[in-house]
Amino acid sequence: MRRTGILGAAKLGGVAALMMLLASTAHAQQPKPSPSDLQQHRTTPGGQYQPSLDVLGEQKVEQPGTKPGDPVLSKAEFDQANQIYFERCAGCHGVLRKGATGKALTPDLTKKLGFEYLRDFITYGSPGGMPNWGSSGELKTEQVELMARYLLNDPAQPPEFGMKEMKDTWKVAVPVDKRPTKKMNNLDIDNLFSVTLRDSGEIALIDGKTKKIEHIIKTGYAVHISRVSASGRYLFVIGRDAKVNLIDLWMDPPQTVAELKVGSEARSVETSKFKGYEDKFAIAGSYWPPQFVIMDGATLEPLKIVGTRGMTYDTQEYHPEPRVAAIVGSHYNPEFVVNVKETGQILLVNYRDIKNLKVTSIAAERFLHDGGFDRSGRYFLVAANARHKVAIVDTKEGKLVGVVESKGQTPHPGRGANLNHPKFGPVWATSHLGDEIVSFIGTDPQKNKQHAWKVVQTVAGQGGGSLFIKTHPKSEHLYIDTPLNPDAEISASVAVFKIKDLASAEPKYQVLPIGQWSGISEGQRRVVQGEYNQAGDEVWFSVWNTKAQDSAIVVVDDKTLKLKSVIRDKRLITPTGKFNLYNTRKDVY
Ligand code: DHE
Repeated sequence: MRRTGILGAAKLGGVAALMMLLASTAHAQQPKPSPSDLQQHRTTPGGQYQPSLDVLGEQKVEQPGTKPGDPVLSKAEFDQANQIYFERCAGCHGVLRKGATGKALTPDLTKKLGFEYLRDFITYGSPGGMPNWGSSGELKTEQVELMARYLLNDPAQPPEFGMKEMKDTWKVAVPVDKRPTKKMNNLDIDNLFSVTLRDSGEIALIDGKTKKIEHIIKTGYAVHISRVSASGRYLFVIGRDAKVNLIDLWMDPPQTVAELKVGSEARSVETSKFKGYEDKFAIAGSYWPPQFVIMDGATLEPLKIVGTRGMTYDTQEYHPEPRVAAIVGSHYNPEFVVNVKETGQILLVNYRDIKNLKVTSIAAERFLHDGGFDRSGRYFLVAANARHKVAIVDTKEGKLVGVVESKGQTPHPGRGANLNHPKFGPVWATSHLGDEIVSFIGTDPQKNKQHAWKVVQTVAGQGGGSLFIKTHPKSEHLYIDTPLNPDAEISASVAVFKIKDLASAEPKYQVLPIGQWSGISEGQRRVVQGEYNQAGDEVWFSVWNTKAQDSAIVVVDDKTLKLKSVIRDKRLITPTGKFNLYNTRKDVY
């Protein structure tokens, strides 16, 4: 029962928020929700955008024993409930039901509430963000009841994934000594785009000039991001199923030369970029089990696995499953910057001596998700999204610079956008999932000290539901997508600000109707993630429909803001992220 449509995750906020409610003791006294409240029960874009552990959901997990008095679930019932839980609830409440962004749902708490209470909350949801799973028809009555019974039982414990399990999945298809010693193809590697074909489990390599799909390469399930080795030769791709593909771009055709599964669920991969360590190591972080692994950069041989279970940065309580979110490779030290979501710790993992591994643990903020460097490449800015904050790390000194309120709801920068603000000098920008705010944070402590690490300006974009913001050092424009906005027109278009207009009191944006430009009339046409070509004179946007519908990539001329070309091809199945290999390699954004 894998979801193949757009944002399977869109269903997730509900049970999650239900659980938040359930877990609060105060709540146990509240009256049960009534159907008349239902108009208030809407999922917000933030609520939609929760991890869906759908790979884990498909795994056979051992059923915990039933305690006397607990509802008995048959094996088939347990498997179904467990799958629903992992796919729709675990993103907020944790795989082990001990809480993440949502509260804990362990039986000591759920038993106090009882079957009927659980059933009614799952049915009707709450105005606090929990959708009405039952009355909306998303879950059938029998499924709602099943989930209520499931929650009264002990949580399931999915398997761990240690060195033995990893090594069992490790394949080197082409050993290093059988690989070419020079580039064997005519590809303009630096202007290639690696495009995520989310629901076909592939990436497309598209030429930046001709816009031709040069190659399609099989990857892991619902592939998430691509990253490029420092030399530009190797492409790393990670699937949600935690499978890493190492693709040699010098081969003709480029092909996977090694692969490794690093866990059951993962989202991030990166390579070593510090001088002297180019292409030497790679790292991948997992959602389950909570850990990261350092690998050999040329073969993916797993070298060192490090668990991220540990204490939250603030209350210093044990967290049993803190997921690994964004990872970047430092340019200033032989280090990976590893963001641990639930504990709020940013780990600087020094790869100089892997046996005697040094890890600096920086107390930042909980719910770290995505982020990128400032233009100097020295400072790393990461959204603590559920806390509406941005944490900043100085990768040269290995220290936290600060944590600032982003002044909007749920910042979601992708890697963010660096620009020279006409009033405030160098700034890094983020848009937000929860509202229309675009925030600019000063990033130049040398020449613009008074603005550094402060939100110096906020402007209003088209609306909430934004995921990615983009500009380029050569561009005069800043683009903000809104793929998760509930309004179809807003989700199918992007807002563009002229950077020089940011000096005015109320900067205005222009709307580009990317969905319409694609020529596709069916589907929701969510427009997602702008990405520049190497020259920085055009921006590519994905028009993201379901697997069964047509999707496209629309290329905009960055100077004129006019349509330049549309890439339509039957093979472009659910394109989402696009990674220009030069910009990704050099952290140009
Ligand atoms: Fe992503 C980056 C996690 C859903 C497209 N996404 C990231 C990163 C994380 C993450 C941790 C940062 C990686 C890094 O830099 O090392 N994403 C998650 C989720 O947990 C979430 C919310 C739900 C899930 O179950 O996966 C999620 N992401 C999505 C999508 O639905 C998107 C829009 C489409 C898709 O392909 O799945 C999506 N995420 C992206 C993209 C990036 C990304 C395109 C990289 C942006 C960049 O510019 O680097």
